Amino acid sequence: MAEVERIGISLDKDLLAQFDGLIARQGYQSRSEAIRDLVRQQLSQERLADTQTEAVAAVVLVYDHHATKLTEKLVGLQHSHLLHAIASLHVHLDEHDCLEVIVLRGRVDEINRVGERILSMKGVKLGRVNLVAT
Ligand code: NI
Repeated sequence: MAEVERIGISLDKDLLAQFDGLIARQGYQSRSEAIRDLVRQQLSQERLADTQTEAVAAVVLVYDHHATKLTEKLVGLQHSHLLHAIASLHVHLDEHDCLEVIVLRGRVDEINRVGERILSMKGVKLGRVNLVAT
């Protein structure tokens, strides 16, 4: 485990009460854990602003599997981007709709390009690219 340094933070009471309420609702056991996650989140966001950064992303999409050739196109796209598409999960939601999570790895700009191609396919109803800097 990395060396830990203790720090003190000054916050006005009202802001601290709001923060405590927020982290209690989110299920945090301690302020330290919540603050560590906030710092990591901000550092990750800053790294993702650089499109050359290596990252992973979960592309989540809901689509109608009756849409013409969409399933084949999605599989074909993943096979042609093997370096990027490292895993996928498929859930049959009902008789029409499927939910798919496709995990991509690569540079932020490459991930966004592949992600946008997936989400813009005809038959995709909902979706988003969730990037995480690694
Ligand atoms: Ni399905």
